[in-house]
Amino acid sequence: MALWYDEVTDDAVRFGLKVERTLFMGRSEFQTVSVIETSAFGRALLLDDLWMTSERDEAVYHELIAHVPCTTAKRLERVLVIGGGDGGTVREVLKHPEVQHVDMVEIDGLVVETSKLYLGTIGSAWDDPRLQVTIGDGIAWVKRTDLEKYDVVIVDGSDPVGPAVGLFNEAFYAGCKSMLRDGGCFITQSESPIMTKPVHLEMIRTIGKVFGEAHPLYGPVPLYPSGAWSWTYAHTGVDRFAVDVVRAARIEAQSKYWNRDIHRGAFAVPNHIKQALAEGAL
Ligand code: SPD
Repeated sequence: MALWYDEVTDDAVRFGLKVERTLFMGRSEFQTVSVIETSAFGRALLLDDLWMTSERDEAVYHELIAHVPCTTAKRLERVLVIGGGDGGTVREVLKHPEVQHVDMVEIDGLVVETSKLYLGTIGSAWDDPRLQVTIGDGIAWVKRTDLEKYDVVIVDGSDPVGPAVGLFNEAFYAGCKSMLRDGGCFITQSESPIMTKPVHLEMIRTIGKVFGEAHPLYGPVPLYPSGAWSWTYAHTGVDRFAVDVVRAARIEAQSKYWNRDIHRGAFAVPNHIKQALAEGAL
């Protein structure tokens, strides 16, 4: 008998993958952590039984969350990644040779340990000497006043339940903004514009309140509810479309998904989102 795992959303929708074998199941003080080998998507990571990333579709997510801010920030020397325990986001950030230092602050050490053991194709830059991994609380990190500021702040968290819930509020976004140099950029994953539209809209509004403006961008991540996914970008004084051509050309030569056309097109906002934002609807 075939074994399948389904992520169920709102007791109404499910996305399932056929399981070849379970590679790891464990529990940290924060959540359950599992890695399964699937027939169609390769190895996949789940946190609290929610799909987080898979070998097959991770490039869309990680390239967008990394290269949209990293090609538009005025300078690109210091980067902060909050979350991102599978290593995919820092892998992409570290493809930019201008980057001198990356702080990755992940709350759950078990996610990092498990990813290093089982998801080596996703987290392939753990040994880069520019990377400093801290197992700790990203919310506390952005309250610190003793740190040199960053050019890019990336929030690669999970969904707004469990340990990631504090990554979805005004105080946290204000902390992220306070960490940026002039000309710096911020981006966070911002859930599904279809399946979790109220959360998505609220994030755009709250980030806009903190930064003055907020720009959602969209892309396909089949592993996530509805497959339609979003990120929200904000900045401290740059143009989101003005990519640095040297950085962009270098990344285009090695990326699976991101390029300058995708970058521009990803910022196109669907009418139902524009209307909801204009009307103040959820
Ligand atoms: N519904 C899943 C949302 C997950 C967002 N973060 C994924 C982590 C990939 N590095």
